[in-house]
Amino acid sequence: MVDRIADIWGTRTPHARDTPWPVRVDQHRDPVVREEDVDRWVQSACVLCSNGCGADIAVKDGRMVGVRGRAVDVVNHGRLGPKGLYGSWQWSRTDRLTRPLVRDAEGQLVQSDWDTAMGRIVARSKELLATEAGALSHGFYTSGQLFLEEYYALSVIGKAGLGTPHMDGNTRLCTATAAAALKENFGSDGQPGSYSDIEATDAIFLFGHNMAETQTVLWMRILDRIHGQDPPRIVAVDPRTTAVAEAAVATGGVHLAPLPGTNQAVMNGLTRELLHRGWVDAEYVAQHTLGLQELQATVEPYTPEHVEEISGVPADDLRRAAEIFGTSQRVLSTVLQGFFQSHQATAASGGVNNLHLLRGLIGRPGCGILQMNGQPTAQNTRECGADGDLPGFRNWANPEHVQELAELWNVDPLMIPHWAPPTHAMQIWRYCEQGSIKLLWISGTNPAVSLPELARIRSIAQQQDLFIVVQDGFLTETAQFADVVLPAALWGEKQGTFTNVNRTVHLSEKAIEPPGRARSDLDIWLDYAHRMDFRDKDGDPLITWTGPEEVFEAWKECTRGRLVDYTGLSYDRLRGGSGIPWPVNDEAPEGTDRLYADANFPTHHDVCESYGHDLLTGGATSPQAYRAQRPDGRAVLKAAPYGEPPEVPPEAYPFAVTGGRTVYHFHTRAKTGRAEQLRRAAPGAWVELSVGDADRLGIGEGDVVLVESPRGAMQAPARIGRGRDGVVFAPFHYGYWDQPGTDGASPDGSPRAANELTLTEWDSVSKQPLLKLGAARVTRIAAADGPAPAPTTTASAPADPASVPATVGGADAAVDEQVDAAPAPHPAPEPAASPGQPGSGGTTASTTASTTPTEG
Ligand SMILES: Nc1nc2c(c(=O)[nH]1)N[C@H]1C(S)=C(S)[C@@H](COP(=O)(O)OP(=O)(O)OC[C@H]3O[C@@H](n4cnc5c(=O)[nH]c(N)nc54)[C@H](O)[C@@H]3O)O[C@H]1N2
Ligand SMILES: Nc1nc2c(c(=O)[nH]1)N[C@H]1C(S)=C(S)[C@@H](COP(=O)(O)OP(=O)(O)OC[C@H]3O[C@@H](n4cnc5c(=O)[nH]c(N)nc54)[C@H](O)[C@@H]3O)O[C@H]1N2
Ligand code: SF4
Ligand SMILES: [Mo]
Repeated sequence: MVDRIADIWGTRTPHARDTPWPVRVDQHRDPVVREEDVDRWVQSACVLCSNGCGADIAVKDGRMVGVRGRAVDVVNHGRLGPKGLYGSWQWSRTDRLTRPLVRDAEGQLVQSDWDTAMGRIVARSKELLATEAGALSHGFYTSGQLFLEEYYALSVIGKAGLGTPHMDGNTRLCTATAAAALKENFGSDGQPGSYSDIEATDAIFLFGHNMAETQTVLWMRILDRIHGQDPPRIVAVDPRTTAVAEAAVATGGVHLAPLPGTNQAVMNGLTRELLHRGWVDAEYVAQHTLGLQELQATVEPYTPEHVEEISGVPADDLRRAAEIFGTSQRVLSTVLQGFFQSHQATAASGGVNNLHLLRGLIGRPGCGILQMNGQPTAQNTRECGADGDLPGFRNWANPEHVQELAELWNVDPLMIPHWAPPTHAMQIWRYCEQGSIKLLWISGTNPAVSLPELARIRSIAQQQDLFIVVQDGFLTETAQFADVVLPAALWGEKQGTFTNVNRTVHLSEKAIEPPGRARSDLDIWLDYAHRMDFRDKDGDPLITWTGPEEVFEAWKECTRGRLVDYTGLSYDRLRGGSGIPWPVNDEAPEGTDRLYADANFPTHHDVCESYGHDLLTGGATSPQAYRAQRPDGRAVLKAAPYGEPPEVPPEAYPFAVTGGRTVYHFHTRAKTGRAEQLRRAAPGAWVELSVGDADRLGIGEGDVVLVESPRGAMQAPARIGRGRDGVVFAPFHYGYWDQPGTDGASPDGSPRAANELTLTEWDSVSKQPLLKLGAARVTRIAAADGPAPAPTTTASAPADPASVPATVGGADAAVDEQVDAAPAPHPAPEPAASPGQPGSGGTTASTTASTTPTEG
């Protein structure tokens, strides 16, 4: 038994390069339930991050009582991380919403029934549709945490039933930049790489990604290579000393710690080094890419010394990182929020794609790019077009793509909003603020804690004229502002599919009944569609589905012939074994481990999901200009100079404030805050300061500090940590639902949410808000009554380890680990050519068919 609070990654199973990752099955149950007393194990996958670990749910007497990893799954080979083990199931019978709530005459939320609640929504909806604004009065703000079928139903309702362009997900805050960068360079969303690249690679670059805490099982996969023969070198690009940064130093790699907001200078410096040192596959670049000259000219001023002036990264460290990228046979890169939520997000993230293209390191084992996802089902929000895209990675600016959808849904193409780009989330909130959106339907997200500049969000949510529907499993901070609250069935209480970072699709079966009268998001939206009586162009009902499997079958048709091809999948195929990575079709019946083995990119103008943008201004490339450059299957190298961030620390606010996550909590803690082991490990908010800054300000461990930005303030005990001087880090997990005496509407006296500080600014291309940026000042306001409640096992470890007791789990945190409990997962599938487009066949060495020796 292993305490997986204290030992986050569990027992090592080291192995050499190009050998399979061993199986280790992790299991955690309610301590009073013996394994033999479990009634049944129900197949699913974990939804507490984008890794999508295959997992079985233990059920006894109609309740979830535990979870174990699935040995046969290609994603996790049986392992689970702390969130999955403790946080995935224990919330299910806590303070759940069990009945719809509506506002009474006094303005109080009171218990109600479905007919009343849906009746109010439908009445308001019809009333607004009859006004001049029509469907433009409706906005939908959804999630990266529902199931594929739910997003697709919502997408069809919004685009073909109502005809509103105002639909996006919290994925805008999360992985909009992943999608944007993939579209800019490769023509379409869709992850080129595979997790199996870890087994084959020589160097792993993590750009703004604290994988050790945010995809713990993927990090276990890397740790098992690091501890085996021929370990890969790690390069970390992060201002904090994370476990990833420590691994970089330990493996002979390098830790680059740029000042927040300066990623693009670092990327331009790395690119320039590759070009100057000749670490380029000239043949690959000539045959399969466009844009080299502009890239060369743009990066030329970024000498290592110039990059040091901008970012604070020592010139020799930059040279060293470039050398590792330039000379390793195989390189795997991952990119996440330190890039996606920072300044010049799309340019810097696309810069990683550029590096791989320059060296032809793509489409072969060990040479993956993972423009990561964060939320478990963010990929599906994007695929289904519930996020400000069109379903099936179609291009809203291509009339033929719109026509395809119109035929599929049997509606007039003019019904489908495509006269302008779909409205992004930050703009949806702006329209609410201005009063043009009057009905905002929020599902599976908690914007009163997770959006930037919370004081502004609260004031928008309180607007008289704005009718808010909140659909959630709990009475969140956001639900406090709703006119109608709908109780949602959550994971384990409903059936559906979802897709992880490396395109692997899992089926999640219903294990137990939802509490009270809670219903699945799909049932709620199908009910709305039914009550609204949406019709197609022949006057027949637009939506006739009654359950998730029917929606999945319809979705398959929507993907036919597209890169994101699901046609070879079915619920039955997803039962019993492992998840399967798309595309899955006649050419690739077993799925596709990695894309672009043939160097044939979906950039042809008929095929591409976007015509691209100017990375500095965000200006869209016209269809004519795009066509004229004749990408026709070639990838596009894109360039942008570094520009100053919108809020550099000015004198009154001398610190750069950034934020992020701890391993033990998921976002606003709806589930993890209700799991005792996780709650104890990180019970409250804190603020991290460097040793030097703390000394200068006379702040000691645990002293309460006030952090103020030009927009708001938060207060929390200080952790004297291991970050760089001039940078303050605050976790964004702590809202107000479990803080006595406060609620989301009026945090009384002690605001502790990091987003009280953040600013309303977004990336010009991806429209992702700059949640990692801002300026702040720090003041000590009270003496410590103990150390800060920050874990010691993570990047928030104290600079002086002896100063704070170590974070441990205790008896109820014991986890059963069975190493090599079962045979290795079945072989990963062979790659297939990227389907659905004409174009160049591969001829260079770098188009070697992709095999996965590691999983054979
Ligand atoms: N434990 C846990 N795991 C999770 C989640 C969770 O809430 N908790 N959420 C999931 C989701 S939705 C997401 S999106 C992912 C996020 O996963 P990550 O992106 O790994 O997590 P973050 O902590 O938000 O940010 C990563 C790092 O960015 C660094 N950073 C900040 N500013 C900059 C900058 O300007 N440049 C660079 N280079 N780095 C910077 C921070 O120091 C931080 O260590 O995690 C997923 N997994
Ligand atoms: N300062 C700062 N802010 C950030 C970030 C940061 O790094 N720094 N990260 C951003 C990122 S990457 C993300 S992803 C967001 C996350 O922000 P949110 O999405 O607001 O965070 P969650 O706490 O995950 O909220 C999800 C809600 O959905 C509910 N839910 C879960 N499953 C279901 C379901 O099946 N149906 C329904 N109807 N509801 C369900 C949960 O109960 C929970 O209340 O925060 C963003 N905000
Ligand atoms: S790595 Fe992510 S998907 Fe896997 S168990 Fe942990 S939280 Fe769940
Ligand atoms: Mo996210």
